[in-house]
Amino acid sequence: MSPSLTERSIVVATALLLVSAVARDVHGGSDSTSRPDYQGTAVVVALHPPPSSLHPARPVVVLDHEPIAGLMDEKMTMPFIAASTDLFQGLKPGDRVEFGLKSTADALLVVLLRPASPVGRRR
Ligand SMILES: [Cu+2]
Repeated sequence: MSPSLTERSIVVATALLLVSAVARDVHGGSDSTSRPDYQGTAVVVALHPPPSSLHPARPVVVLDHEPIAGLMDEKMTMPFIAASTDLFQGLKPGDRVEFGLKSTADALLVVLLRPASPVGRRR
């Protein structure tokens, strides 16, 4: 048990506490993830559970998204940090999805990601 190792652990733990405190303030409530700030449709380009080349600790989804009302006027391919890898469940590249974004202090966070229903679309 070297003192320097202990000190480092305390610094890391403190940093994590600060991050979660900030996240809680921004979210402002327990149901925060259920109400996205923005919604859109996209095709999944890639799913990156952590750690990945795109982020060391958080899940990242690359989406080829349609214009997002109130946020982005253009269709584009870009990465988003996802709130949880649970959102990746059952999805694969090429899938058309509906997604929801939450604007947080450190990320435009994907809080909702589900297959877009092709059923019910009439020709
Ligand atoms: Cu975009």
